[in-house]
Amino acid sequence: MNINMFEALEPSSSTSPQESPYDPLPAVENLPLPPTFRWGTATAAYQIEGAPSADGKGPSIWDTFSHLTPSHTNNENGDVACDHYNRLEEDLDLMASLAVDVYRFSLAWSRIIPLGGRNDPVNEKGIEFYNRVIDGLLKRGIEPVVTLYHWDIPQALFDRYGAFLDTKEFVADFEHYSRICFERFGDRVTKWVTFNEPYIVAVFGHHSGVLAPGRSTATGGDSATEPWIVGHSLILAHMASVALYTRDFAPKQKGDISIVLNGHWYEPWDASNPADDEAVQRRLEFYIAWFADPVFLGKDYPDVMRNQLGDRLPRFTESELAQLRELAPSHKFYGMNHYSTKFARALSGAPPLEDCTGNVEELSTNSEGRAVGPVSGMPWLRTAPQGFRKLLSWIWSRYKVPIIVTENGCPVPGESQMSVEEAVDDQFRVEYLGLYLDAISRGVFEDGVQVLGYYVWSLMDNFEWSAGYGPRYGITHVDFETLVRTPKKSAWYLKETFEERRKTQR
Ligand code: GBH
Repeated sequence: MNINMFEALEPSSSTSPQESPYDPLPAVENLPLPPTFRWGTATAAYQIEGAPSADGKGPSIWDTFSHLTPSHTNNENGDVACDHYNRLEEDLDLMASLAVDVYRFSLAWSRIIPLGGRNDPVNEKGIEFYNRVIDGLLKRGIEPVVTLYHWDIPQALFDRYGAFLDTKEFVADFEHYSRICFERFGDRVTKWVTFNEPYIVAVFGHHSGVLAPGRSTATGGDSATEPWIVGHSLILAHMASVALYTRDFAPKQKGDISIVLNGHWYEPWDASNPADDEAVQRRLEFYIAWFADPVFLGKDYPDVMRNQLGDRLPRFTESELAQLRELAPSHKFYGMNHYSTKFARALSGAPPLEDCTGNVEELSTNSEGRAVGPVSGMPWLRTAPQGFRKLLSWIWSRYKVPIIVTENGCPVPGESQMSVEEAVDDQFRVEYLGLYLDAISRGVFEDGVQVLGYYVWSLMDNFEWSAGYGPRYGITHVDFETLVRTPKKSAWYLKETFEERRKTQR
């Protein structure tokens, strides 16, 4: 597929061959959720803040990547984005009006340490901004959940040593950066996420090159080795940060720290072919267990990965493995980003050197030409709540860690072309969210999965990485000319549905 996976479907294409037949969706049942269940909205710094050099902020790889010529980001960039940096109070009030319990956001490393490194100066103005965010949330009774890294490493670290490609340097700098954050914010923040979606950083940043820093074999990188090195660095940096927090901060601050992993669910392309069933499991292990086995089980990489990749997959030393084992139980939640389901088809023959799927083809229709569900505003994202339910169970049974759904949502078909009046009437999104919440309810009450909370992606329309301002994932519409925010129907739907669903005791 040579379309950009982050690109929105235009209305014309959502009615054309893309629309394959699928089984009709069930109606939303508004099934109950546990009374202690917490809901929130999620964002990431580069996607909303703007103000890329305000108050001493240094450039990140996304400031660089979004200004390349020719553009890799639809001729758009995050220079203004939602201007959240200057509209903080308004956005906090918006969340309060929706009665969210939680706000998940990320810190821009280069606001806090403009050059990024462990011997570089700390920028007090950057600290001040995030203090305002945190205090403003607490004042409104909203819990801050802080992601340390959502894709925007300081450019200076990339220039110095290639960022994640130098494992030792990166681990030391990330550990230092996380220490500064725990010291300065940990008195008020008690839920931390080290990395958002290491898979995407490794593969989309260093294999396809669709995302910053845009590396691949075609652009001077090495897609056969770099993703695995990057993944290894991220796991070791995560462990260093968790070790530090658990030892020096958790006893006083009493918080939790974990990681956010994304992944699709997969159905076999040909349900009668056992090879495709195996492809499903292999694909899930290459996507999710790559990170989750070391982090949550304290184990080496999955055998299927070692067998296929051999020495291109870095090895943990004995003492690293011992530390992984020791720290695995300190993870009190599993951060799960999930959007959709695909079909997995076993490829025959030896996997190409640059394969990072487990030798599996991913398709949006099965061998009978059927899709998993109706397509959203993104070609890869279809409404498939039954796949979500299965993935909740797969994760729970393998890792036995309570799950927080840290991202879920979708753009509406044709939304990028709509007027604000049309966009706020987002029935497609309301139905998607309703069905995915029903799937959580079934996961909890029928399958025995522990799910603690649900954070919708996203609080508001924002800069969607390589697709710029095309795809809109917000429950709030943003007019990118005037920056006016208008909550969509889905925002009020979520407010009301959580009020109702948590009342219904079982
Ligand atoms: C999340 O990434 C990000 O955390 C968030 O910043 C982003 O805005 C949001 O999702 C919406 O994209 O599987 O190759 O067919 C999600 C990463 C990007 C992974 C698209 C799956 C589908 C293309 N996803 N990708 S593919």
